[in-house]
Amino acid sequence: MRPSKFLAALALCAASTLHAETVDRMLLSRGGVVLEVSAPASGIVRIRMGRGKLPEDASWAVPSATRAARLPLKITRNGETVQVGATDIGARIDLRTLRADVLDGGGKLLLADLSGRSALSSEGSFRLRGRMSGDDHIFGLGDKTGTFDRKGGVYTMWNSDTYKFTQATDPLYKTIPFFMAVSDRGQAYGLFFDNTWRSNFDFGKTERGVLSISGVGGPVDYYVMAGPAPKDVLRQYAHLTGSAPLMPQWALGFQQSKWSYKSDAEVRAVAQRLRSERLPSDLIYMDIDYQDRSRPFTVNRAAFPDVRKLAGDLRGQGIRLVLITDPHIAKAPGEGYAAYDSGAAQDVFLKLPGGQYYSGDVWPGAAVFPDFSRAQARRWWGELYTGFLGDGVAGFWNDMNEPSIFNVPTRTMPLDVLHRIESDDFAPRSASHAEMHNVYGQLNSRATYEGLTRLQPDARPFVLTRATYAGGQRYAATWTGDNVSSWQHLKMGVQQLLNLGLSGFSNAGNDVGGYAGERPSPELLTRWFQLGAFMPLFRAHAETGRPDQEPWVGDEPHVEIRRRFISERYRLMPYLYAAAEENSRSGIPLLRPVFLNFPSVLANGDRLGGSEDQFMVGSDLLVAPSPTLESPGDYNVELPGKGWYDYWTGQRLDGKSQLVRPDIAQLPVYVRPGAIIPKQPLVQSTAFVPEGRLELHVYPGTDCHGDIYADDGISMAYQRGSFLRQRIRCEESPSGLKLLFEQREGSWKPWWTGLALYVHGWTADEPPKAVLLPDMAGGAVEISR
Ligand code: NBV
Repeated sequence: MRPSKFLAALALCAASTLHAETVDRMLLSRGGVVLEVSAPASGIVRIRMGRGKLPEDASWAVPSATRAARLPLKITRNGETVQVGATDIGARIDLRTLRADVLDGGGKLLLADLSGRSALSSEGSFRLRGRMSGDDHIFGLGDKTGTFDRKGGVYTMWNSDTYKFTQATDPLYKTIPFFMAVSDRGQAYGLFFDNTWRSNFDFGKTERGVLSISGVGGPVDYYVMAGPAPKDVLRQYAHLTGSAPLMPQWALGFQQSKWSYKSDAEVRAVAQRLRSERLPSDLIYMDIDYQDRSRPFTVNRAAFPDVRKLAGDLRGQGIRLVLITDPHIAKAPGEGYAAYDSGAAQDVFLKLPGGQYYSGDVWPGAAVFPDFSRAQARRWWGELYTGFLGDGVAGFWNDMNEPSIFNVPTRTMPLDVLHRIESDDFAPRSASHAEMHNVYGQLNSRATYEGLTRLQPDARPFVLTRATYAGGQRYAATWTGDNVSSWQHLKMGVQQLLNLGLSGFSNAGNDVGGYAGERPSPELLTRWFQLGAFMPLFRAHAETGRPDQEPWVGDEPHVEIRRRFISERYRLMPYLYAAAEENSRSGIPLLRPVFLNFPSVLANGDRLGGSEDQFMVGSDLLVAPSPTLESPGDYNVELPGKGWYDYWTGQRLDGKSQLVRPDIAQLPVYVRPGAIIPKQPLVQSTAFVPEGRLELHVYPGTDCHGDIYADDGISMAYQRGSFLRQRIRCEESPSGLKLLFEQREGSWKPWWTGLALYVHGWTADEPPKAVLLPDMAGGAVEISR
């Protein structure tokens, strides 16, 4: 340890006292334990700790440039404590124990007494303890079930294939060791523990008020984010682990899937039916049965003679194809199976310590597994998509990547399987599966994403992954895995997706209608379509061997309701797309708990101020399903303020509390006073250009504004300036309304011929009449009542 002008290294026995010194990281050592504090960005501190030396400075979640940035620290020693001040955050370390308090910029304690030396055992395991504040609620950790507020719970990080998971199942498919604590006053901080090994998070279950993070190995390397608002924590987390790239717009369309549509004719019939039933839709998925003997990157030519023709014909109907490609490659030497032969030639498959391939049973029988921790193996994998892309397949689905293995009690590969890391700023080295298990799915989806980007640099990739690790949002969208057709899952699914959104994964959905279990009742299926229409990814999917559950199944009144909700999603596409684009820049998710937009609701206390039962889509729409979906009686919706509007009628509502009489044909949706919601004429696919005007629905109120975002929806041209972004504001006056169109950014020429403005709430009983305006690239207009 060599003190430089950028590094403060304090050995305890040193007699010198350190006075206010500016450095960019601080190292302390005591009793053989070394601790480092740095600040990679304003409002964020990073603490690393190790026995004898610091852990390797490398990460699958936080890119090296982000870690390498270090803001100046101001260090003051005060007796046996050192105070480290960074921008908008600070830490106080006890020099004897290396215990740490993390403080916000104003010196307020966020997390107290985080263990120092005592956290590390001599065998490499650790237990970090800290004191949480009594009124903190805990969110994040991805789509774990349990309770929406994780406080009082204990959770394990170990990616697992959990068919028919329940509220009590843990671990699940993903490892996102990030949480956000939010107090009743709406004050938030976040903690990201960047360790891929099996670990446990205990939020005061074992010891009241004590946070404990423990694990069997890997680095103690964590970041605390100071907020102060919940959205600030999400921005800070996105600064560290990245935000999701903008998906193609068609990924926001309705997606129809099933295990499996088994032939060319069946896929065509599904597409035909979606169109003839006027069910807007953009995607059909092909599950494992399109393959030859379940071998990834092959096609059963008897059932699918011409994928290119199929993809092309469907494209003409505005429907794209997504194909599943699992990571298990059939162990089939000498059989002319290209994926195996090329992988073996390039030595990309995982091996046992003895040097032979690790092989596990999955769909194709004995299979080998790519070592995605090698850049070269990822490159090899990416190239496997050449043929399908050439055929016009639009996106890819990475399933089974926990990785899931059949016929073994652990349901995954042995922990001594060796990965040979050669990637990023990791030192090239062997790593056990114990270290790499939780990041296998993330690296699998990364290989797919990077491959697609290389093969078609100007197309936005669409990858759907089941397993992942923190930061995986940079590569893929996700879904919650094998849920069950039950009312409980419908409700739980919303909370899972809310928590995923609070964990960096906005692009997420669940299997609409439920994947496994009993066939859904018509009511359950209809309700699922209604809620699914407001989820970031809207994909209907179901297990093999079950009765059909496509949206057209059942009586016409049900089909009509589903059609209405799917259609409404397409009408809302400009609003949803603007929110998705915002997510790609800020990390703020599309689907949001009410408290994310209105932190003060938490002070109401009651079911987290409504956040347990209601949710928001973007900043302006509040969706309020019954808190007891299975046996709906009348219920009250508590809105986060006065003057909200009913989305369906446009009427301004009195009071904050709304009584709802449930009706299967309706789902209550409310609009924030002050919202301007862009909508478009109905099209049956995002591939079809709407005709006519862009609708602007104005709901007068304070802080009145809305955003428009548009581009070609599919290419990377938006990154070269070919987009349209515009904020519109409104001001109410006694005589009417003034609309201010801020100057447009970007060069994209939109499809609309003009604007149709609807001002809601002005007439008591009738819907507003459209005020027709030319397209407005800037300027102001006055509308009189
Ligand atoms: O590929 C078949 C299924 C798929 O439909 C489902 O969505 C995945 O979660 N897949 C699991 C494999 C099933 C293994 C029993």
